[in-house]
Amino acid sequence: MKIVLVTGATSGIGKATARRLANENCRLIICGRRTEILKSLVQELSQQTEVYPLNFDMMDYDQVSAAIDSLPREWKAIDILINNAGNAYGLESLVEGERADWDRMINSNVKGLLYVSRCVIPGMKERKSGHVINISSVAALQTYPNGVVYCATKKAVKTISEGMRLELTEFGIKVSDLAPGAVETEFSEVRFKGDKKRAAKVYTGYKALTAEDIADALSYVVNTPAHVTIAEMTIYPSAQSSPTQIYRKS
Ligand code: 8X3
Repeated sequence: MKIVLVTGATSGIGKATARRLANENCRLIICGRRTEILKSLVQELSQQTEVYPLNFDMMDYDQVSAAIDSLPREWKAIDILINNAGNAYGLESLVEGERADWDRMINSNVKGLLYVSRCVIPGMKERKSGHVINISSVAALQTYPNGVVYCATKKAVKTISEGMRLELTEFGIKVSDLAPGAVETEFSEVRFKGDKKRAAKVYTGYKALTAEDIADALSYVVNTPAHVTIAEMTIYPSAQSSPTQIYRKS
């Protein structure tokens, strides 16, 4: 049974992925900051598989390192790392954007991903096997106005995925980068800081992707034969043709 560590497992794509992989012969390390949600997810998923919760703030390297070090021996040999955690904060031009929002996006989407990877990958290298899957975004493919810092963090994720593949292939470690378009999750509510009405508008007039659609794709990426790597995957809802173009019926 493979051991899979999922960051950002308390909501959206991370939660749907944990649920999906719990039914696919995986043992799960679920990570997040919201302890209550982690607890209830452990209860739920324990019906299907073995689950180990890890509660840490990925923006704090000492916390990340202590959490990964604290894994019991039977959980240490992580086979698959899914770097899913990340968010957008604000949708404003560079001169109007809040610096605190920039810091949060850069600290979680880029530094947090690097911190977790830095703590997990050495074990994979020693064991000469592993799979790192980074969730970037279509925002990495084309920059859009008012989302420049978010786009920059996701471009950074793409670059990190590319670099990881170059550095880790010789150690038998696969690296995949999955870039979703519009997925209806808490993403927009977080971006708009709790403005549910504005968030709902992002997903009206067409059928957005669901977190389960992405979990489905991740299940495919995770389950390819040993000699096959899905290096990159871009997923749009059928009504979307670029990060900023969505065909809406109403
Ligand atoms: C989320 C997709 O298009 O809002 O990463 O940037 S988008």
